[in-house]
Amino acid sequence: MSEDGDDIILSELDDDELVQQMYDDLYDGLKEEIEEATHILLDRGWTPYNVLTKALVEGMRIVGVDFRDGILFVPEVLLAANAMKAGMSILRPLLVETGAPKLGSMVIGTVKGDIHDIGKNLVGMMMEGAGFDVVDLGINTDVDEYLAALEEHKPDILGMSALLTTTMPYMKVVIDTLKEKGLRDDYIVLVGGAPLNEEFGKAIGADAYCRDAAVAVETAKEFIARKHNQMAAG
Ligand code: B1M
Repeated sequence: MSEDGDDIILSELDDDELVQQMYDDLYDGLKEEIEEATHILLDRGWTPYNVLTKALVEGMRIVGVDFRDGILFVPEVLLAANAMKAGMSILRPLLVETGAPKLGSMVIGTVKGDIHDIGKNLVGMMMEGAGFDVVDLGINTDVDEYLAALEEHKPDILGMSALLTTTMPYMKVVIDTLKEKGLRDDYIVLVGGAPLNEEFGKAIGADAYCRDAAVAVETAKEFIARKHNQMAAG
């Protein structure tokens, strides 16, 4: 990493400069620099959540813009994604081990045909941090895999992620199958991913669309509280 021939010493940058540098390093797919900068921000007292959202997620948003505009291509974006994941893996234990009381459980996966997993992983991490047990089915999850996991783990929540307009309709396939089997009401179904919106969530019969990981946690908590109230009343 060099600018005008001078090596940049990450630890000598102030917070704003360091975060700007992280955007550049994520863009360039520089995994080790992202790891180092993540540690530096944590050492300076940044919360894991702020490092995640203000540095890593924002950096990936910038990558997404240039990917959309044809300035970056798949190989570069894959490197950026790997660098982001390296930062996330440093934050994961910090976000997950909050000692929060157990609130419920969730099975989550990215739908069939879709291999984007950063957002799903982030939702999983935040849900674990909030006190949910999370079973992650990974990417490219078909309806049979979702059904088998629901049967095996009997979670409170089914979470589905889709990042492509071509794969988001598959969420409806899963929900319709649950309906056909008389299982739909056994689970709280939460959906998310960049191309979705609230209207889509309603149209496919999900309980809620979650804009981001923080909203997913809040929505999950709300629905779990409602479920407990209903159980107490009935
Ligand atoms: Co892809 N890709 N990609 N990609 N990629 C997008 C999604 C795209 C919008 C880029 C663009 O053109 N601007 C575009 C989709 C266009 C569309 O459908 N409208 C796109 C495309 C076209 C493609 C390919 C088709 C490219 C190609 O091959 N020509 C291809 C498809 C592969 C496939 O899936 N079959 C492809 C491939 C890839 C990479 C492999 C290179 C890589 C993925 C690496 C990985 O995930 N391991 C990649 C990436 C990184 C992106 C962008 C740049 C970033 C996605 C991301 O990680 N964001 C993305 C651009 C963008 O989204 N603007 C893009 C960061 C993450 C934290 O945000 O995932 O939105 P996000 O998750 C958020 C919320 O959405 C929400 O919470 C998360 C955290 O706050 N959320 C949930 C997500 N899931 C949730 C589930 C829930 C709740 C909330 O359940 C309860």
